[in-house]
Amino acid sequence: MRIAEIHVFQMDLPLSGKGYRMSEGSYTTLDSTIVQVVSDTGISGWGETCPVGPTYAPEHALGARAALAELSPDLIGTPVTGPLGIRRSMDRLLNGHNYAKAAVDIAIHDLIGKAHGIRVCDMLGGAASERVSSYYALTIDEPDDVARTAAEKVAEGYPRLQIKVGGRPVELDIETIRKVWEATGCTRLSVDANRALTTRDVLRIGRECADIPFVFEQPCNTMEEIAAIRGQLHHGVYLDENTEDLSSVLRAISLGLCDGFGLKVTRLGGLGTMATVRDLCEARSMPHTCDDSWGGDIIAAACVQVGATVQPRLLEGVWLADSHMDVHYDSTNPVRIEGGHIQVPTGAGLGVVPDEDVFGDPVASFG
Ligand code: 0XW
Ligand code: MG
Repeated sequence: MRIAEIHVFQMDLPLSGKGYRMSEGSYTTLDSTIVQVVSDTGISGWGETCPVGPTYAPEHALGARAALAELSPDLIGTPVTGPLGIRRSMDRLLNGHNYAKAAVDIAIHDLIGKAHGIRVCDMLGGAASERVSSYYALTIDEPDDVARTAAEKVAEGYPRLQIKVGGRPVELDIETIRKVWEATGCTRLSVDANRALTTRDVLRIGRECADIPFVFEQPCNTMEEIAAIRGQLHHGVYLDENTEDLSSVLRAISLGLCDGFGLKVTRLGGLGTMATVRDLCEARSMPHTCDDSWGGDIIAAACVQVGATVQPRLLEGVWLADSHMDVHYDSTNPVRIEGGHIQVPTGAGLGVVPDEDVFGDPVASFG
């Protein structure tokens, strides 16, 4: 089986309600890139990559499509022996740009799964669970409003909450954390600054919320800032945006810079690397999420498929953009969060098949 065609689609994903606010930006629509890899046997595999705007990470939607245009012509005719071979072919064609290569990697996993009638979670080692937990990411807002939403989400069945902080006076963040804790009593809390806090403010939040059992997620911009204050903190620390590739994850683990991770499938380069990081985390008993920064049913299915293979005691949840938008590509088997949990799709490959014409015409075609 060889790669015969690659088609790239663009899709705007409108967010529901007021949109989504993190420390470094607010979003009302996100720009997703979808990849269809067609084999010479006529099977289609689907992949997706959707950066959260251009400032969340050094990734942006136009960059993804430019990298795919660079890679795709030379991938036509490549034998699909396995995802690893395709990843190595991509690395020979383009340095870096993991988040674009990830869309192809996900499509190849879907294609091979469909060709053999097996699910992606089985290709990645086998599902430990058929229903994975999610967590709810609370957008930045007035403390009382955040606390009200938090209570609703816990009542819905979410076992974990992520409180966004940063980009405003630290007093407001401290008030929000305390109000969420008082409104929910939820003991699985992450306080995610998305890189925005000074070490001074991280220490202050830690001191003034010493009684609240949360973990800090990506409190500062760099690993160096986090390393500088780690010994003074009593809360656990997870890295998210700093996990730019396998090497940075290895560095964080080996230097003892953190206690866990918020992981993104596309930032790491796809499902193969994500499974390697899962195994490194298991070797060191480090909890982690299986997320992506945004995207529709394709990326959601990829996150759930790998999330299902994580040892349940280490899974901090699979986050899906489903909780913040109403778009679905597969109207028969959409990937949805229900009661704070997600059912692992049962079909071969990713287990989702986009409706015909849902993406319109491709923005680029190769082969
Ligand atoms: C909550 N997320 C998984 C979704 C947003 O893109 C940001 C991200 C995070 O944890 O930073
Ligand atoms: Mg995060």
